[in-house]
Amino acid sequence: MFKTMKTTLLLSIFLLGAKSAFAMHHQHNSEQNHDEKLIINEPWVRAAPANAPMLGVFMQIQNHSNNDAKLISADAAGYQRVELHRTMEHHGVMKMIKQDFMPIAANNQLNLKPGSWHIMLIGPDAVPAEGDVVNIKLTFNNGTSQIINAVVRKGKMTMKHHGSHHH
Ligand SMILES: [Cu+2]
Repeated sequence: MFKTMKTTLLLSIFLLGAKSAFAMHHQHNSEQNHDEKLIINEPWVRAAPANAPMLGVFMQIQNHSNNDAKLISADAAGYQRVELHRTMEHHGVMKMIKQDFMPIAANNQLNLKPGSWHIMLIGPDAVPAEGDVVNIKLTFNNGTSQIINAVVRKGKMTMKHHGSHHH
């Protein structure tokens, strides 16, 4: 279609503005609504016993943009619901508190890890086994979303971790 237009020089000149606008719009659609400036690293699900009522999901979310971002929801098939949680100390007791969103500051990152921010898979149809992959859809406040593949593994961190072994 565009080839025909290109053969007519005059028409091309007149259409140049509209055509490049179309190209940009088209490219945006081909990204499938995925913001490449929000990068998810090392998503994993902590392995749990077969009768576990819920599982924790951890990862690092990097924000390579100049705008603050918020993770506003997470979804996964095979669970009654998926919530955003943060473990916090409350009167000396560690408690998981449901969050409306997770903040990822501009040019910064948020680390989801045991004892801190995490995604909670609640009410599994079947608890996934070690080595299984759970597909989780993350939706951000700028309207973008992406599906991550989180591998089920034991709690040991692969990144540098000097802390003592809790629990
Ligand atoms: Cu939780």
